[in-house]
Amino acid sequence: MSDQTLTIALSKGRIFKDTLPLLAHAGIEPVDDPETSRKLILDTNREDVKLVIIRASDVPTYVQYGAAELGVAGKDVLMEHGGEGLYEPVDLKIARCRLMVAGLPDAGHGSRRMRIATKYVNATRAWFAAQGRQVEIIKLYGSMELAPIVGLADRIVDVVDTGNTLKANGLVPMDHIADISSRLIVNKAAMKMKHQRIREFIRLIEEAVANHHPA
Ligand code: PRT
Ligand code: MG
Repeated sequence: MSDQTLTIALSKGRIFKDTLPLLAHAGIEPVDDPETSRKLILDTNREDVKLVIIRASDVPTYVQYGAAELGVAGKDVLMEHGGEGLYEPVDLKIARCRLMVAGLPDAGHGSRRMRIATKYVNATRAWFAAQGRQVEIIKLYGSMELAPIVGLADRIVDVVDTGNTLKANGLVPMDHIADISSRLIVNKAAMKMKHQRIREFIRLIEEAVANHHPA
């Protein structure tokens, strides 16, 4: 990466869609549409700003290692990653949802340990440990809602927005672990090396968020 360039990592779908107006306020507009382009690096109207389009759960890793100076990631993904090497200066208040425990109504688990299926293994372990509850965690990569139905697990931990997906699968929300929104993240070393540049970008993004959510 050239000294002048800022690379911003983000995922397509809801995060990209909701980040666009914030970037526009900072004078940044992508040249290609990630939903139709196969490019993984998108040029913008600014010669010195690139967007890299990656899996949501990979965004903190790219920024941690400085492959991108900046990124946009859900708090769920950041809790799971652990946040090493990152600053998290702005709550963008986009892609909001809740991290929840859910399961089939009135399903017991007998005397054995409760089994929890999730892609959020670290966040789930930490939350149950803080509750003093001993659980067995089963790592999945998607479609968590299926696990209780087929008897793979007693409960799931997943993000919930409308709750329609839970309901459609006969599950009910049980415990609320955290409110989730997406955050601007910054590589710690880049924050030192490109201080002026990144401070100004953060200021514009904060202004955009404030305009969207007047106090
Ligand atoms: O798809 P991929 O495996 O690459 O990653 P991802 O699923 O994490 O990416 P993406 O783009 O789907 O989500 C990015 C971020 O959006 C997440 O990390 C969350 O911070 C946030 N977010 C907000 C959500 C939702 N709302 C949401 N509803 N992420 C996922 N969902 C799922 C939910 O788990 C359920 O299965 O969407 C489904 C519908 O939700 P309901 O409750 O409205 O039915
Ligand atoms: Mg998804």
